[in-house]
Amino acid sequence: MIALITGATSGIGKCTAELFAKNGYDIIITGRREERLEEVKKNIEANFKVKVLSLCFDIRKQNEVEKAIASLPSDFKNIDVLVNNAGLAAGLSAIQDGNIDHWERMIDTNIKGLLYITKCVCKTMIENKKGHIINVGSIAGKEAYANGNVYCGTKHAVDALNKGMRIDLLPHNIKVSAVNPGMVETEFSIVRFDGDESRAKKVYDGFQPLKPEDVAETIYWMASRPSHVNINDVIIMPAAQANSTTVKRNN
Ligand code: NDP
Ligand code: 8X3
Repeated sequence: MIALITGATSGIGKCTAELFAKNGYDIIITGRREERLEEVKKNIEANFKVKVLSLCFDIRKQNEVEKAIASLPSDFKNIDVLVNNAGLAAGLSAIQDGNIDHWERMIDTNIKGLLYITKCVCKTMIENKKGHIINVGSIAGKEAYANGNVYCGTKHAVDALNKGMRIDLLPHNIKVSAVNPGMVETEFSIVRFDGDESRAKKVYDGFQPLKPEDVAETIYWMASRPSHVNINDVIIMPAAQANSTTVKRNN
């Protein structure tokens, strides 16, 4: 079995790649940071008896995505599970103060990047008459919160695409699922706040956020259901978080 996980250089994607490898999958990992990709690859190869292929590209660039998928050697072509995880939030500000570059980064990565790779990978899944696409959405795709406008918009788009893909790919025997997490402590907030680590840390102050492993376990659970079962959609939250904005903090 082969799993391709986008955005596997850190956080949820990295843990998901490791967990699928632990369960015997050969793994394709993607991301822009080549050194990180090599580190993840080495670590998986050292710990599990599986093959790992790393593909370094920017998912916002359609030609890079197509080239990378076209370059897959024959023993990695027949992808069984695609985890659409690569994504980011950039900034947190009212719509009238929004930074257009931030908006474009989020739209190009979270929506267009996800579409580019899905189109390439599902071609072979359709030929093989099997496959499973697991989209990483967010609680931000179920609710909007103050200043989250465009990030929430991109994740609402993932929610709609998840439903649409499931309909279109049903005749081809391809399952489509989504996991929608609340707050997970990864590099997400560091990226959102342009490398400001102390601001990022405050997001998780006074409560226990999800760990990337928690989300990885949910993704693997979805992928390992019997063939007649599909998990359409999961919302996974820290126990201390009721919705996007209601968090029980100890401070
Ligand atoms: P991280 O920042 O830790 O990981 C994001 C991953 O996405 C990295 O591997 C990064 O790789 C990759 N990525 C980002 N932009 C690009 C790009 N242009 N091309 C290729 N790869 C890219 O964050 P998380 O693990 O938290 O995020 C993973 C997913 O989970 C995202 O879709 C996020 O929206 C979602 N999510 C996160 C939550 C959280 O609270 N952390 C909650 C709900 C959903 P590289 O930089 O090497 O390119
Ligand atoms: C990430 C979770 O609450 O920061 O998708 O939007 S949140």
